[in-house]
Amino acid sequence: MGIERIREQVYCHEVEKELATAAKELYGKSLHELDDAQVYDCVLQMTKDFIHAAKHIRGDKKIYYISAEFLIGKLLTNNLINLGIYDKVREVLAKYGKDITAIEDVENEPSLGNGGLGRLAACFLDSIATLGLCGDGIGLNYHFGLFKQVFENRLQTAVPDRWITDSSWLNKTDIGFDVCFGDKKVRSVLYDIDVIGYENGVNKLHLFDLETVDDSIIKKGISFDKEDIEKNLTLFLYPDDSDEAGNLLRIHQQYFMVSNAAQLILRELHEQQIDLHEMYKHAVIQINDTHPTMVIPELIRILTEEKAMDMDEAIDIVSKSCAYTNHTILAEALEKWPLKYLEKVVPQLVPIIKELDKRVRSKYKDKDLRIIDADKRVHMAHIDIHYGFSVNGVAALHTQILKETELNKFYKIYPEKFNNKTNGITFRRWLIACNRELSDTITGLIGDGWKKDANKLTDLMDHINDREAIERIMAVKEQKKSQLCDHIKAKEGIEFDRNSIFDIQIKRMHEYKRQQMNALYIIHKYLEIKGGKKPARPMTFIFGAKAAPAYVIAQDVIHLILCLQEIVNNDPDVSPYMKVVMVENYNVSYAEKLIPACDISEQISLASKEASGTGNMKFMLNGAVTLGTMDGANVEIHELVGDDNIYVFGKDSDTVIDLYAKSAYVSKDYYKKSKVIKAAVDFITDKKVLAVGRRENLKRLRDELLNKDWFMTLLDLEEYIAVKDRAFADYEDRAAWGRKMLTNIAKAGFFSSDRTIAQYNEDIWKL
Ligand code: 26Q
Repeated sequence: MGIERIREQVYCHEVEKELATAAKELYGKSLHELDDAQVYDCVLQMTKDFIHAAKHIRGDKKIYYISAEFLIGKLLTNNLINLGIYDKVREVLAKYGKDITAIEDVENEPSLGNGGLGRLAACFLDSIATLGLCGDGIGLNYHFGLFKQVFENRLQTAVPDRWITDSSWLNKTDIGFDVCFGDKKVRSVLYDIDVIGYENGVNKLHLFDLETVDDSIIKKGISFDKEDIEKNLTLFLYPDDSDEAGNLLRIHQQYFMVSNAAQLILRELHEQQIDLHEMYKHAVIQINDTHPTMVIPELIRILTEEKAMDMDEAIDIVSKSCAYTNHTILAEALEKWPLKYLEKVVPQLVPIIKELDKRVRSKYKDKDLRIIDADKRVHMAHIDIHYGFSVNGVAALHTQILKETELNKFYKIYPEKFNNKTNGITFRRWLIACNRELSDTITGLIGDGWKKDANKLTDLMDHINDREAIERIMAVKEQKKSQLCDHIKAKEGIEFDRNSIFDIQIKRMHEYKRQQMNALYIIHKYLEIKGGKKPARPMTFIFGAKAAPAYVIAQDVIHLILCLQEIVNNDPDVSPYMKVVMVENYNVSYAEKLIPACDISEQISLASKEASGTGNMKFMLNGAVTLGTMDGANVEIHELVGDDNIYVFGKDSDTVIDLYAKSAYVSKDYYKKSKVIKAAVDFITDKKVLAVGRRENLKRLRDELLNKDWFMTLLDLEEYIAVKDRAFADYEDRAAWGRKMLTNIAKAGFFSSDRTIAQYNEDIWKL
């Protein structure tokens, strides 16, 4: 049954009937009598029934998107929207005195990802199904996703976040495979989550779990026995990799994921009676960063050892089936596993990897192209590039840097493999679901064609001189800001002025993203206000960020921001003019509340370091104006909106790359040269801050900025202050600001993940 048919049925009060039936079946009661959690269960069951009746997408060729992360977020709202029954369900629930937002709150968020890469995978699944392409995701069913962040004494602590309950979207299948780690054999169980396209068919997200997984080995916080593989394999997303046991567990997880993926893919090809020599005509595997890279040697191993194919042919077929996406140029994030570790965990892959390396060595003299380097470390990306048919970056600048710098030697031998696919976001979640008010306003102005063809948003430019239209959009912004104020007051206990400027930086805590630069701006403003210089309008600085538990300096930046929150918000001279809020446990659901309420979107990474960013796109789509460096997709945002509708500052990527090459950046020079910089940096260890914070952390952070500052915070600080001040001043011309907002929304169509996926299909997958 197609989705059209579902909608028709639904018009015949099917929703009400189905919900009543579910209430009877599950609780023996009528809807009136159920609490929110019970109503959630009923809506879940009904939605699953609708999904099961819907059409599964089929095709002669299928894309398998393998990823260690799928940061899918809550699914109820999205699934109802994509099924086309959201409004109907809301009406029925209202009739029974239930508020759909309270029902939505019942669902736990599955935090099966760290950040951008995982969220991108989730947006891609939505778009693949929406475009009607046959394609499934394959990953792991972590019982505890990313840790839950709790602040204690202005420090981050990590606690386990159990998301799976009896009423989850996971459907247990009867599929399972053996996976061998040398002589040790474990067994998997496959769980599926349905992925519903927007008014289109259904694909699947396959999440493999360990049959013998055991929660009871978790000790204090998120610690557990890292060596007990038969119990821990699918407990956590990316355990601490600061020690050997953590790294070995990570390799176990990666192999478990790809061995299951390979077996599932071969099983599906077998079911369709496809000759494995023609595998690449029917299956294409997208490798999301290097985490699933072992799928290449694993497939070659199976084809040669179990399917009696000869090595040349197996390599050829696998190479024609696999494509690789690079998401980072940070050296520390590029995976290089000691061969010794692979020998311990997956000895069966080692001869294959050596063979792949041997072939590279015999063809190319340059040592930098090798898979196994002189220190006997295996460069996972090199496997992907030599033995895959496509290598893509995730924004124009990023791909250019890969070609010209980071992967230049590979680009020279395989120019045809390299291509760019600028990231995108699903407008279903990041506009229709999270900002109904704006979505309806846009539809009121230009009709709803933009929902299926995002480029139609440019029709909004017809309203650039339409005062009433712009006022409507600005009124929505005020409404969303007001809602966020209420939410933050309830959750964090912090109050702030709803008419202040909302300046928001939400993303993983990392030095290259430079939250510390934003903190230095806050210090600078604080000192200015203390000195009697009052801003025209109050400002609210909002942060949301988790830091990897082992990343010391990132923890220190969180500590500094929480100290500033304490000092600024409680200083009667300052707090009427500015507030600082760091929200606890920032996640997808929080992002859905923060993004629609933002005035100024902070995208201030050191140029060349942020591969793309996708938060920048979400903010733009919701009418925020970007304050950013010429990095990642900010460059493309700038091209689309033009100089008047974005605030750009900082040294460009060429300059930064050059500074690194010559080791020419000395942070102390900047500190000495500028009174403003000196005052801000010194304040980190001022007695006011030490009175609420820990000397050890604060001193370490200040020392880091003065003596190392690897990501060049001080390089761009003065310009950042100047441009940010200008943005705040411009905000006071409300009509002009409204035009900036409208322009950003109108030009955001390019960043629909539907466009990105159409390009992947056109250039790489060819379904
Ligand atoms: C590697 C080795 C050992 C342990 C962990 C890792 C590891 C884990 C996660 C390496 C990288 C990640 C995640 C990377 C990531 O999220 N990258 C982001 O991808 C987005 C989607 O393309 C981009 O928009 C962001 O710019 C990029 O930072």
